[in-house]
Amino acid sequence: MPKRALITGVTGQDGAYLAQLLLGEGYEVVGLAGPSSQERLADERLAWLGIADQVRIVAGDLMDAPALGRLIEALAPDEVYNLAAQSSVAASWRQPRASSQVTSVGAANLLEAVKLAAPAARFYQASSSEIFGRSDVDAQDETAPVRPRSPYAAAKLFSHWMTVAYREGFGLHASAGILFNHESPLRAPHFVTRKVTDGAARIKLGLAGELRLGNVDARRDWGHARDYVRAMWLMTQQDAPDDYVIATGRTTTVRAMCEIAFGYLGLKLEDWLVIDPALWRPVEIEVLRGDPAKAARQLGWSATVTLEQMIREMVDADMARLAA
Ligand code: NDP
Ligand code: GDR
Repeated sequence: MPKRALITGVTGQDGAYLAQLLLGEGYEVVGLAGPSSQERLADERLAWLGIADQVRIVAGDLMDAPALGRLIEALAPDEVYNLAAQSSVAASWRQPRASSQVTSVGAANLLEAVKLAAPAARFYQASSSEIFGRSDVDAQDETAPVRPRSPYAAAKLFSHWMTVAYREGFGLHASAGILFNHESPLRAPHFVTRKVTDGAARIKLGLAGELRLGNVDARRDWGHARDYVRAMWLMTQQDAPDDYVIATGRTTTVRAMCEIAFGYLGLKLEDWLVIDPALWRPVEIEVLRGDPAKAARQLGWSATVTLEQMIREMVDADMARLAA
């Protein structure tokens, strides 16, 4: 019998890559498509990866606790991956309460449903490096202090600690991956890497005359989503649940990341970049860099794709999309 996995947030970037990985491992994959997927094709990203017809999509909402309970009971999943969230930090500043609900209470609803209906299932929670906030640690590992600096980060910290509480209090096999930024051609265009690769491609093709960005001095630790979903799966395969930082260990400014994309297309960044103060956030995390030593030691995980390789892959994909 193949193992059955439920992925919430399957319509998102990580959901698509995780579905692809699990199918490759012989799983039966069921994906929960969230409320906003009614406004567009739920399987758009799955189709891009060529796996849309292999994933069973069910419509649902993490805020609908009774329906979640019924779903978990009916599916009896072996593994549950909670990737659903309102995942934009910038948007969480515009709609703090609404956007933090699904990220916090939604995760609690799912943990409760798993506890009641599938307590032996292995559970993965998508925690975030945003919980570290303005850190005085050079490279954040699992023991670094947490100082969330946005409604999104506060909500993610709640769901992180709920995961720990259900593990310790109810004995669930519940792990949390504290993932640093990870990107891909499937990244939504409102995140900075994809905004940059799409913007550079548009400029190259004569479809745009500038790229407007906010704080280009912010530094992030960027990896490839395909690598990061492998870490999620490795966590659920361990005998004991735990928390892991997943990162590359390298931090780069937004400006330097832009230079990679523009340089690849033979464009000079300074000819096209416009700094727009309206795109700054009320407060910023200036620098994040993760220390993935524990994941390397215990999971045998490390990043395999460099920032340069990933940005070039994203630029190529955006050039192809726009040319089509
Ligand atoms: P995406 O925004 O691409 O995907 C999140 C998905 O959550 C969306 O497709 C959305 O589905 C779904 N969703 C939103 N609200 C609900 C709801 N009420 N009920 C059910 N589903 C809902 O995020 P990523 O794939 O990039 O990230 C996956 C997870 O990992 C998120 O939790 C994110 O916060 C977290 N994370 C991401 C990092 C990154 O760098 N990518 C780093 C650290 C953590 P729909 O559109 O169908 O409604
Ligand atoms: P982040 O990703 O907030 O780190 O959250 P994002 O790509 O939005 O921002 C990264 C950095 O770039 C700066 N920036 C801009 N960002 C956007 N989106 N648009 C701009 O025009 C722009 N100009 C500069 C930002 O200020 C920031 O410093 C992502 C999400 O995937 C979260 O869900 C996840 O938890 C974290 O990564 C880890």
